[in-house]
Amino acid sequence: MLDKIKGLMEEVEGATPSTIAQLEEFRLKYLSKKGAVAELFSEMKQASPEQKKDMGKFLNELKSKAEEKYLAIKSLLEDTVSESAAIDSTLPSAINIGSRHPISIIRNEIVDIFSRIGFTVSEGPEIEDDWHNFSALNFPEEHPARDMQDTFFLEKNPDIALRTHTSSVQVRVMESTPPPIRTISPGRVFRNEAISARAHCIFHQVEGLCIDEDISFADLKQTLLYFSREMFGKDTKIRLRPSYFPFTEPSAEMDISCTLCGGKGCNICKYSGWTEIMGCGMVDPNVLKNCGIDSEKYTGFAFGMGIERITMLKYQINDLRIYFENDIRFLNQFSGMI
Ligand code: 2U9
Repeated sequence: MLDKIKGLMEEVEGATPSTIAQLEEFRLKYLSKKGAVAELFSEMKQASPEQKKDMGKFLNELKSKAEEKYLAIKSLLEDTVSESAAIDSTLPSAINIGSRHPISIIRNEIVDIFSRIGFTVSEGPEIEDDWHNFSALNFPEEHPARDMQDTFFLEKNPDIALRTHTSSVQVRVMESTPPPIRTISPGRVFRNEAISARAHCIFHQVEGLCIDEDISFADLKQTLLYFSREMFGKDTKIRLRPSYFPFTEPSAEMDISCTLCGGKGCNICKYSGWTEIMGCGMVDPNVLKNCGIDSEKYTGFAFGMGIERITMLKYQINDLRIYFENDIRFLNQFSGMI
């Protein structure tokens, strides 16, 4: 009888039930009322008191071993079953896929509008050297943008800074591509400004550049009128006011008729009927020369706008900071938009 118990012990130790059905088979074979352990306990009744002592000890060990194994494998199989039940691959997808950020939506729309009239997209580094960010663009040595107060310079090398505009990308395009050039450069820019409802130290721009023989101010005007109507509706009017930038001559600021009141006057346009959306001008011949382009043969126009500003007007957003907070209640309003 002791040999029988030893044999069963080896069997129990070697058993590896790996499914619920196999585990039930194991339970029936060793632990049920008619199983091997119960059968041996009833056989033990006929044994002498001395035999009973040894048999009892070994039988209890066998019973404990079988129970332990049964319970351990049972809990393992139950965990696996509940995990696979949680993932029902036959159900239709219920995953919330999120939405595009409004800045990305408007960036894509601007890129799309200009690509329809032959503008390509150029990208470049966010960390720039003085030449591409300032000197090539005609910034005088004493210009305030070159000040530590206005630009994030690298502490160890004042020749390197975070770009303050994406015009630096267009300097690179001009240096490497002979005209005709027709390109826009969307991207992040950085200015050392206090954060408020109207300003942020990181924002997004799209700058445009068109260089060829005989490019005139009329081409600039017509391109910007086309853009404004595509972006804000076919009845949109534009007006240009003289301005100054180091890299364009002549320079202008462009207003569109108010997107809310259409020009009648409201609190968005401060009752003027107009809102400013970008700066523009004819590329200064010095800038063309700095970038290796023959300024006797070629002329060009350029423009620049802040994507945050365009997005504010499109969606009537009145505080810049909301773009950076990633509040899900704000972002969810743009779901399904491309
Ligand atoms: C090259 C030469 C000239 C790009 C231009 C502006 C005018 C302008 C601002 C609008 C709001 C930047 O985001 S903002 O602060 N931009 O007013 N940008 S002309 O002129 C260039 C670009 C590249 C080589």
